Amino acid sequence: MRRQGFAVLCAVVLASCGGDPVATSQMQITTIDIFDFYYSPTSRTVRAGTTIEWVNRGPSAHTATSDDGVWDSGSIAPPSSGGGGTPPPPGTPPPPNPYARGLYAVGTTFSTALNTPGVYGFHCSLHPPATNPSFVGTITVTE
Ligand SMILES: [Cu+2]
Repeated sequence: MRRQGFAVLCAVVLASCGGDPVATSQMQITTIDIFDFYYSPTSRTVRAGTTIEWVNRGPSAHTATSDDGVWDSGSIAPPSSGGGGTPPPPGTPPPPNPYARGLYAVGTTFSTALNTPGVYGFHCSLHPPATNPSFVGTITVTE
């Protein structure tokens, strides 16, 4: 019951604030957008315990897969609308509130918390670096 309440709180925070990062007394969330075929931003530095959320903005299914097997999102579906808007070019700073800005369709998300400091590379297992060398990202987790 208590755990369910926390999950609901997280969902509300996620839906209403989105942005980057969202701080509450309970959790911190950082968002990385996925486009065809790059992550935006490509790198992030966060504090230990931060939840990383990948949002697929389509139009293709992608994954956020740890290079070292720490996590694997599995296939993250594109927006049901097929993806919308013109994606920003690679390297564009993330918008302050991707959920509210309405520029790009929001597809399926995947989240994982990173609690151990280190450098975590990730890629899309459906479009691997061997054929998409710029479709990679890095998360640096600090104390
Ligand atoms: Cu992909």
